[in-house]
Amino acid sequence: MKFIHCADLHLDSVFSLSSHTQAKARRAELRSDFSALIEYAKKEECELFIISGDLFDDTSITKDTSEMLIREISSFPGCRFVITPGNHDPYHSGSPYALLDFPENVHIFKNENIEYVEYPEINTRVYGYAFTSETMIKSPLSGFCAKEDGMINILAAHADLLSPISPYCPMSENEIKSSKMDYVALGHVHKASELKYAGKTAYAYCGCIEGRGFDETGYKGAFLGEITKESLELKTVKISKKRFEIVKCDITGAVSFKDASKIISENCAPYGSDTALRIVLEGMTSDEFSVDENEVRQIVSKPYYVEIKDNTLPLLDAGYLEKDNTITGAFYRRLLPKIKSENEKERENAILALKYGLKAISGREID
Ligand SMILES: [Mn+2]
Repeated sequence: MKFIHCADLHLDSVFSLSSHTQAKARRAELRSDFSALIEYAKKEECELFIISGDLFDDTSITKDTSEMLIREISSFPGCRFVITPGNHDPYHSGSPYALLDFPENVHIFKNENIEYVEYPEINTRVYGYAFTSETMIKSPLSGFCAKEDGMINILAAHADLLSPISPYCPMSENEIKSSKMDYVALGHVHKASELKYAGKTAYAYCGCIEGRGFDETGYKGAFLGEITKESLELKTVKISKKRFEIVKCDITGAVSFKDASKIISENCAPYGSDTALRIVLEGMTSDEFSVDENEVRQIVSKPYYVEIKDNTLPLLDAGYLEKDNTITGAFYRRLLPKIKSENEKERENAILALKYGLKAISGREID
């Protein structure tokens, strides 16, 4: 039996960092991701389409989204759609799940307890449950076991396997193992996982369908699964048209921007027009070194968006500061513990303070 496992589409996301027009375009892109996945499922002749929560970013949706959803699902009547509402789109009387008129081939779980829908014609039973508010403290899988009658048992679950005290339905490997499911199709964690096993039960996170920021890097998509009672194969299907990436450039030794430009352009070469790129500059540079966004843009011109984080330390020629007994040395030694801090934010602030401070003390201009 062939199926799609997707989750975390977050349709109608706000995209608050973009301009109004950009955000609107990105929302349209998210909708087209769903359409693309439906096209793919048709081509692969999938018999089941699982959406493991967070289909919507919020509990109200736009007309464009509801129309697209109904249109796309209706265009594929031969497939069975199963939806488990997540923490972003919990089921309640005012949610789109209750208000929209979904076609007959859609099953939406409505309760926090595990229930199931049976499809004898494909020898498959899909279990699921719903978030009914933004949090869910207890795992409904605790003590639950699937029927053992030869049917394929799949659990569609929006759950958090990463923390036992998560407010977003904490679930454990042990619960998955004891559930005797054939596959647990997980949603909630936006980074896709490998196919894993707890006992004989397979489980995986498919990740979100489109990255929405630098905390969601890489191409995104869904899984195409092929399952029997004895076997399961998962294939990653790339759906996102754009991606976020972070590239680090160690430019130790740079005195001027020209010294750094070769490394920057080499490291950024793999990223094309589909990429929003964050360039992180690292290493020890001369105190003279400074970076200008326009200069970077001239050598990294392909990505549709580029931002620069300058984490370099202006200490290339600062060995003397350790023992320097002027105010410069004292300033440096005072900042040093923070420059070496484990805390990233504290480190970044200390580096900035050092850069500004060294310039100020030597009477140079601060940009
Ligand atoms: Mn999500």
